[in-house]
Amino acid sequence: MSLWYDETAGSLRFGLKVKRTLYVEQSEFQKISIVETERFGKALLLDDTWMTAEGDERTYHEMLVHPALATAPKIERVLIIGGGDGGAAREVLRHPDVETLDLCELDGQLIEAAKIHLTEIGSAWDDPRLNVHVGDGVEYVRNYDGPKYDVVLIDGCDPIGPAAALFGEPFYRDVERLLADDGVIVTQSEDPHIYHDVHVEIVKRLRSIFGQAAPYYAGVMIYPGNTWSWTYASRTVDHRALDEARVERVAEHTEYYNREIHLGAFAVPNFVKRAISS
Ligand code: SPD
Repeated sequence: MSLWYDETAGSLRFGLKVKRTLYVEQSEFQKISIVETERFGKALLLDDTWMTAEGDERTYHEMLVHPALATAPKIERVLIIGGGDGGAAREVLRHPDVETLDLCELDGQLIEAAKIHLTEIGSAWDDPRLNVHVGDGVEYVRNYDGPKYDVVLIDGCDPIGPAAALFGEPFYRDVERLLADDGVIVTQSEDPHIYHDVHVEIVKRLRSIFGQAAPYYAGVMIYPGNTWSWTYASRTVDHRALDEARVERVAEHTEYYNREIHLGAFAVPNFVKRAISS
């Protein structure tokens, strides 16, 4: 008998055929499921929503991380909010110029489950530059009074439940406060079709705070709708200002990201262009 795990998004349904279930637990914050899928290997769902899968995660994590790390003038201090599967941290730590990576994840149980079952995704947990903080990212940025970060990456879930506050203006204002003047923030910013209004709102909100914000796109197969977006914002840094040496160096290890992808990904379709300029 075949087993399918489906994610529903309004009137859409996206399913993957599953070979076996490896882990299902209700943590303090969410239902955590880790399954082995036929097409993409081991995969993580939170509250029955696909988050990441071994055979499909490179595009998502590379695109979250490298556009910021290839353009920020300094990348010594990096902060990830969320990212409990470890994929974003792995990509950040590919950059030898990163000296400190702080990762603040709400759900410690997610990190523990990922360390056991998703070892291909989270392969950099032992890097000495990585400091893991288990706690609320909203509070972390609100209370932070250490040295400024050069890059902040938001690797959260959809804006429902515990992750909703990671899309709000108060959160972004706190991030702005802890970011260096020439710092860069990138957030995952949802599917421009299914979550159109949320996507547009994120771009406009970041633009109102930082002065400039640029969405960019790639296909991620495990998300219903397939097109995914991230949004790049900075007070002073242009998203096209590539540090060519960094791009070349990291592209030796990436599966998806490279110089041409970086420049092309920022092409914005008209239906978004019109919405964000209104
Ligand atoms: N619709 C799912 C959105 C999930 C975005 N975050 C994924 C986290 C992978 N590290």
